[in-house]
Amino acid sequence: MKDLSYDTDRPIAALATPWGRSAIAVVRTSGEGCLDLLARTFSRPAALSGAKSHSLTYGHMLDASGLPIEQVVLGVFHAPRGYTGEESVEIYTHGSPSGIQRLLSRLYEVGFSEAAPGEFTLRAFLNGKIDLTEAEAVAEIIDAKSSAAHAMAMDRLSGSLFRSIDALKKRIVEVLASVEVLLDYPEEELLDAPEPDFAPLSEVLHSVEALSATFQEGRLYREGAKVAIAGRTNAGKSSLFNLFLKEDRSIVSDIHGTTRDYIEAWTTIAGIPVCLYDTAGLRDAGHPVEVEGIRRSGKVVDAADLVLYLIDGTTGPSPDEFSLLADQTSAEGQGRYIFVMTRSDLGCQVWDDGVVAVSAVTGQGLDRLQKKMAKCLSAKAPLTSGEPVVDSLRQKRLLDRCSSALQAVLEGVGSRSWDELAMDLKDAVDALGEITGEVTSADILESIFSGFCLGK
Ligand SMILES: Nc1nc2c(ncn2[C@@H]2O[C@H](COP(=O)(O)OP(=O)(O)OP(=O)(O)O)[C@@H](O)[C@H]2O)c(=O)[nH]1
Ligand SMILES: [Mg+2]
Repeated sequence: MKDLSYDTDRPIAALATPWGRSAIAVVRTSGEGCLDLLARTFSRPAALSGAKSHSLTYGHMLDASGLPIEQVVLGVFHAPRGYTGEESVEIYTHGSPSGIQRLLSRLYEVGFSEAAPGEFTLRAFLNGKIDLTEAEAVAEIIDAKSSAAHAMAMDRLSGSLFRSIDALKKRIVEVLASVEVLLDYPEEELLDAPEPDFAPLSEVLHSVEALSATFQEGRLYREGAKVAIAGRTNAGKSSLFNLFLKEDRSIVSDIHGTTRDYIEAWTTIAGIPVCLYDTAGLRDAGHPVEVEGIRRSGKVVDAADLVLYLIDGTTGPSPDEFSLLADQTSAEGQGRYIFVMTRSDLGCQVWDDGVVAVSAVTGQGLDRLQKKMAKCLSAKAPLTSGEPVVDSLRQKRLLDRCSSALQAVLEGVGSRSWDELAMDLKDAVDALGEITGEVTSADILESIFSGFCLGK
């Protein structure tokens, strides 16, 4: 989105569904005059021009010589109703890539401009249909990797984050107003002026900090956690990997060194999106390709949020593995490793409560392992059920700016001038206003909306 000061009356069009063959595709159009433009290339112009808001009109889109391009149903939305708050029409057609291509070309021919990514949502924001936290939630809903992430974004779309922030902002504005009154007082009467009450700010500060702390949790649900399965060759890593995914994804064999490179796949553990990595088994490899595979796998393990370290339960840990276990289960290990004894169906010894016995053949122990993983992952990002969660770094930074400003005010009461205190209070209010989009610059809008997909 190069220029945000562009003319928002310019009618735009874009495919809102993914490219490719599908039963139905949706092309979205929006902007004043879009009904007229469409009527020029529609088989039933009068029906379309006379269509009520939120109604469907059936017909054909026509090419320049009046021949039908595609059979369509047009969903009409009059301003200020509909998603963007502008006059808009959704075109439902067959999901045939060549048909869609012809239809879009025709729309651009009759005067529609190609929409930039996120432009429909930007218009909804500019027309006051949604605030910025809701706009960001729309992008997150589309990207959501698990149902929990989806639920969080849906919650934000309903405006829960906006309401929390707005309530905090109003309390700061009240204090700011009482300080600003003093700025207008003539000097000689200042002593009679009412003293502002700063006490509510401590509570607001606490809430702002708590909201900022939810960022880690939001990040976990939005971006997911990296979980690596590591261990010596033949420990049963690929077997467990496949068991998690419920598919035969990674090659399993009794030959040592079967997996030579790492393999990744997405799954969900207790609602948390998890990127699971099967890695190359550890041993003194001779072949340079295997050595490289082990080196790359080592990097994956280092970067993982959680490592499932597998030990063949029928042979038990090697001396090296015993010391790894001792290191990683110590206080400094910080719970990044879970030790798993494999082949529990063949009978294996579990000598430590922290170790989980699993069988990839019977599935025994998988449930316990998943619970333990969920506990470890959510310990890194404690769950705050039902409360709004901040999951964009932009929002978190602004909350932190607000906290610093409030702290400066609370520490400065009594020693700093009313003017200085008012400035910090204003900064705190502005920071919150930037989160919801009341105070915002073109740069911020661009960085948010350019992350959207086309047609949204
Ligand atoms: N009985 C039994 N056999 C298992 C279990 N898990 C793995 N195996 C067998 O152990 C052998 C090695 O399993 P893999 O999953 O390929 O082991 P890996 O750790 O991925 O091995 P590399 O890729 O060589 O590092 C295979 O023959 C599996 O069928 C288990 O829980 N029980
Ligand atoms: Mg393997």
